[in-house]
Amino acid sequence: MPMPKSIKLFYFDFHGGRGETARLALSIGGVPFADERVKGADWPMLKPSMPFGELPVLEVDGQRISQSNAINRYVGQLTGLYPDDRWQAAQCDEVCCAVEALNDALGPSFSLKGDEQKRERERLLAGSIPRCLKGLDSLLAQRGGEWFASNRLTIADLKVIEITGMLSSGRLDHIPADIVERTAPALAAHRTRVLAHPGVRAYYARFDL
Ligand SMILES: N[C@@H](CCC(=O)N[C@@H](CS)C(=O)NCC(=O)O)C(=O)O
Repeated sequence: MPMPKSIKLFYFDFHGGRGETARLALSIGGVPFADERVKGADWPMLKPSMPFGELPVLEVDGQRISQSNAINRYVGQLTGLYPDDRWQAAQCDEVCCAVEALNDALGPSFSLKGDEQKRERERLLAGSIPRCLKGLDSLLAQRGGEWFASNRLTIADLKVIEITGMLSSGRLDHIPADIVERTAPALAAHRTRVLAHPGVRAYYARFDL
């Protein structure tokens, strides 16, 4: 696959979220890119210029593409973190889509306040959250218990730690920080495994965390 001349990744200025998988994959693969971290104050001005008015957006040799899973597949192919085998690739996609479904379910709760947010998050805790975590837990077990596809680190693993990290961060009101550990302990162990990967460690070592 030809290497582009220039890659820019636009995403918000925090660790995690839908843009983090591509940041990690590009760094692990040693592919140079401009990590365009958009500040909240600059977003309203930038939003109309982005496809669907959302981030992440990847700009490759001047052309833009949106949708985290499309971006992740592309950078996964550039960096060797997406399987060549079609079946393993489908397994990788399955995991990324399952995580994205939970991201979509959680999304609206971020703009709610007080009791309304509490009710919505309790509804998620009784449905989408355990359904996703248990589904992923079972896929991981079927695939040998360590990695989600190809028996090695792929973008699927990087995408899963986005969501398990967010859910166990303790920063989401009404979502207990032990939800992953309690619902799907193998996913908590998976997160520890992925964070211990030398490429992932090297990426986070660059920041003052
Ligand atoms: N389906 C899109 C969803 C993108 C999305 O919802 N992005 C959020 C941040 S994670 C966003 O841009 N929010 C700001 C806004 O909508 O103004 C994807 O997978 O990339």
